[in-house]
Order: sequence, then C-alpha cells, then structure tokens
Amino acid sequence: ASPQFIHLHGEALPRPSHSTVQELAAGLGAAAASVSPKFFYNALGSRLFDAITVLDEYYPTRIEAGIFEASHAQIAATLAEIGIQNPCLIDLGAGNCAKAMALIPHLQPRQYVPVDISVDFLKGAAEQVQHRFPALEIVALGMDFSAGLQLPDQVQAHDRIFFYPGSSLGNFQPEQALQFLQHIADPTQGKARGLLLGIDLLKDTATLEAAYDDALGVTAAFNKNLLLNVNALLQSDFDVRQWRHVALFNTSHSRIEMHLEARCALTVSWPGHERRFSAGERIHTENSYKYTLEGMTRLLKAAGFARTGYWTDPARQFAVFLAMV
Ligand code: AVI
Repeated sequence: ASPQFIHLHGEALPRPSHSTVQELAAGLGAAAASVSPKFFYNALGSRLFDAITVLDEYYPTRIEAGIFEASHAQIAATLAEIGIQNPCLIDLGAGNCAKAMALIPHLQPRQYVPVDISVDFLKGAAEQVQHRFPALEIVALGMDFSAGLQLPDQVQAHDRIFFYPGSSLGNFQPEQALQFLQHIADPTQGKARGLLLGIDLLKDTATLEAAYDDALGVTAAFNKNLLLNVNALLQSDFDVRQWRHVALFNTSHSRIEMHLEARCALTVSWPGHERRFSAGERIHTENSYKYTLEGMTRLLKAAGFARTGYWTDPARQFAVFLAMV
C-alpha cells in the first residue's frame, strides 16, 4: 500500500492564498507586531524543529517519549475497555510522525491520519510510516487545522482517537484551546471517542527559558527562519541578521513567549507596504502555555470530555492525558 495524500487549502508556493497574505500583513502592520507560529513550519522550519527535539535543553520530547513508553499498555487497555481495538488514529501536527510510529504497534490503528501544515515534509514522513507498517491504511492531510478541523470523508468517522502530543495545544491561547477541544469532543464535529494529549507542565523559569533559548542557537534559527518563510509568502525583504531571538517566561500568563527583536531601526517592505521598526521593537512569534495537571483536567472537562486521566514522569515535568468523550 502507499499513503493517500490530500492537500486542503494549503500554501502551494509560489502563490500563497489571499487570506495568508492578509493575515501576515495585518500582523506585521499592527502596533504590537505579531506573526502566527504556524509560519515556523516550512520545509526548513520542520527540520529545525526536529533538531530542537533532540537538544539537551528541550526536555519535553524526551520526557514525553518516556511517559508513552511506560504507559502504552495501559493506554491500549483503557481504550479496549470501551471497545476500541483498532482506532482511527488522527495525528495532529504530525511532523516527522516519530511519536505515532512508537505508538502504532501498541494501539494497532486501522487507519492512520497524519495532519500537518508542512505538506512536503509530511509526504516524506507518511511514506516512512508506510514503509514501516506496509498494511496500515494512511490518509495524510496537508492542512492548517488552526483555522478549523474539517476532516474529509476519507477519514473514518468511527472510533476516532485524536493524538495531539508535544504540548502543541500550548501554542493556542487558552480560549482557543478550549474551542479546539470542544470541536474535537463534539459528536457532530470531530466525532472523537478519545483524545491522547501531551502537555508541558509549569515549572521553574530557568528550565523553561533554557528549553526555548538553547546554547547552540537552534531555537534562535527556528525563530528567525520564520522571517524567511514570511519573505517567501509575502515577498517581503526581512534581513534575518537584523533580528535577535528572545525567549522569556511570562509568569502572569504562565507562558513562554518567543519574539524577534530588531537590532537597529529598520524598514521592511512588501508589495504596496512599508513597516518601520525602531531598535528593540519586537515581533511576537509564539506563546507556549504551561499548564498544571488540575488546570488541564478542568479544561478537558469544560470542553466536554467525560472521563480524563493522565500519566506523568516522576518529576512531574510533562503529562500525557487520555480524555474520553
Ligand atoms: C510545537 N510546539 C509545541 C513547540 C513548543 O514547545 O511550544 C514549538 C517550539 N518553539 C520553540 N521550541 C519549540
């Protein structure tokens, strides 16, 4: 078998959609400039993110893998209790599909649906999954699900288990996270039976800031590469050398913030526009919210999940939640 690819309203260069251009221009033109973190993930950005996940400082991937390793038998048993033996595993923000590949032998899905905005990267990753599991039915979806998660008919409607690892839910504002979870839990929308969710937990500021500002500068490159992606999509003329990577923990919002800070006064242009930045002015590129076990349990309940449970590491750095509708 070979994977089926479906590209839904994706960004096929050289012509990004009108709404993408509008979104970028509005964010950059605002008094407090911002660009959505989804623009990190062009082909190079996805590779830089892969590199981040193996850095010493970036503990989430390593700790999450350990939690899954220790709990996959219990996860499979919990699903079996409610009669789910061969689910449809929908992998949100699948990236290199490595996390799902570790889980597939234990969950034995009938269908695997990796979803990612980085379309070409996803194709390569889905092919690798198919090579490793030749009999598995794979429907790979290239789409920006931050705008809404309308799944095509090719995705099996029953026994859906959504897999959202890596604390990616933390990149949404809490209100957006609630809406997204509500959508998944809604029987007429996401049609989920369950959600397997990886969440980074609140901890000391030094550990958090080091994870987002590593000594090698990989996260800095990941952040600055966003400007190269914006240049390609908006035909703008950002010079990455003029920008500095900033990562800080905002205690009152319980979130890591990433910014790009202008090293000097400068002007950026794109067709029909010009935007001046003063020295030290920032573009906000990402929030990464850190939750408590109680806070995430509350959010899942508020979204409509009836049963929730979690597994965590001994130091309670990271948690894997299984939430059932
Ligand atoms: C994908 N997401 C969960 C990562 C995070 O930790 O917020 C993205 C990232 N940004 C910098 N490092 C990693």
